Amino acid sequence: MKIVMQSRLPGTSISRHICEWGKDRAENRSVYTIHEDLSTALTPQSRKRGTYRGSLLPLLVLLFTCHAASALDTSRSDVSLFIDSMVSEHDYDRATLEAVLQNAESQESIIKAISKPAEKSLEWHEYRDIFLTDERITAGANFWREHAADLQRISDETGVSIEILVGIIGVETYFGRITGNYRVVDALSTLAFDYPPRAKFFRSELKHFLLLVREENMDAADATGSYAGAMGRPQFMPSSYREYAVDSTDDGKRDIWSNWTDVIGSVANYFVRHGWVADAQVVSRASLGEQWRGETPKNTTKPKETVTSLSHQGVLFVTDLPGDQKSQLLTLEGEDGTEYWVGFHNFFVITRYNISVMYALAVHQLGQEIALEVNSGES
Ligand SMILES: [Ca+2]
Repeated sequence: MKIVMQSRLPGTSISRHICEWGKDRAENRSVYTIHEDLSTALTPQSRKRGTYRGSLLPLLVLLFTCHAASALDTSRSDVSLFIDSMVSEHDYDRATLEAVLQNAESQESIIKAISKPAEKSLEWHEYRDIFLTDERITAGANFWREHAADLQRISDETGVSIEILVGIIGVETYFGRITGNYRVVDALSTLAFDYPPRAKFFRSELKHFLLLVREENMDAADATGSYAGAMGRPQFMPSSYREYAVDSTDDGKRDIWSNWTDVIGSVANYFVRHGWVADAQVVSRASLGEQWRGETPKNTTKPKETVTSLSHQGVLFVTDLPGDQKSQLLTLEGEDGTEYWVGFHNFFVITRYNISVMYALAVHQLGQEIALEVNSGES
């Protein structure tokens, strides 16, 4: 069910929460934001089950008042300039392109979704609780067993661990359950032309999407994804799709919507291309020793220290990586207080998929938990 966010329902907090719950079910990228709101609307138990405890009445009211989608006006000067550039720079067929864009709908819910603050305001234990659930770990173990041959073959060929492959797919789309119900053409057109702060980026992604559908011989109207245009089971943006998706089945198509072999191969290729090092440690739990005098650094996805420099500063952690390995001390608020971690090269490769320290740690830990469950089932 897609619930379009309202603009004239300045609403009670309950309505707002339900709206976002609807979005949550449909969206992956917005999950982080959503649960922030859900945390006040749902109890932990009901949040896990994804059920809403309150009355359904606000939801019904909302369904009748939610609105706000309009056809993209292709005669607008910025839209027609975009069309001109696609024709002149990429030899795009003007009539085809105009038909695609005339069919696109600019949606207020998309702008609303992207305008919200990201996961910054979630603490680590809250963020972790979204992804490290028993249900998701069990689903991951089942996924691993079901796709064991592909996972093993692709992992052997690329050096990307199965833990990371299942961790990414599990966090991104809950193993294909939550891939987004927006039409990609609507999402990208809305953000390209009706959301000035990110217009440049999304016009570029819209360009890549249009080139992609031409290259892959797809119907632009068929592609679905998140409110931000992240597509299919691995949630690739169009530029990433063109650059990193691979045809792992050798059937001439890169199908990240319905072919798991292509999905797994594409995620692995993304990691290879971003410098994943086979069998290298991702992260270590850490503590601050007695000689630690520094101030805890702000979390960053660009490591500034090395194994040696952190050790000299009094950070205690375990690794067999060389002393000059780039490393970063990370601070996260766990359930039992502050947690310290040291992230290594591979940790920051994970952040290339989504620029967030919490994201990378969640992916890593979900993969580890799934591996434990698979292995315990085998023993
Ligand atoms: Ca294929």
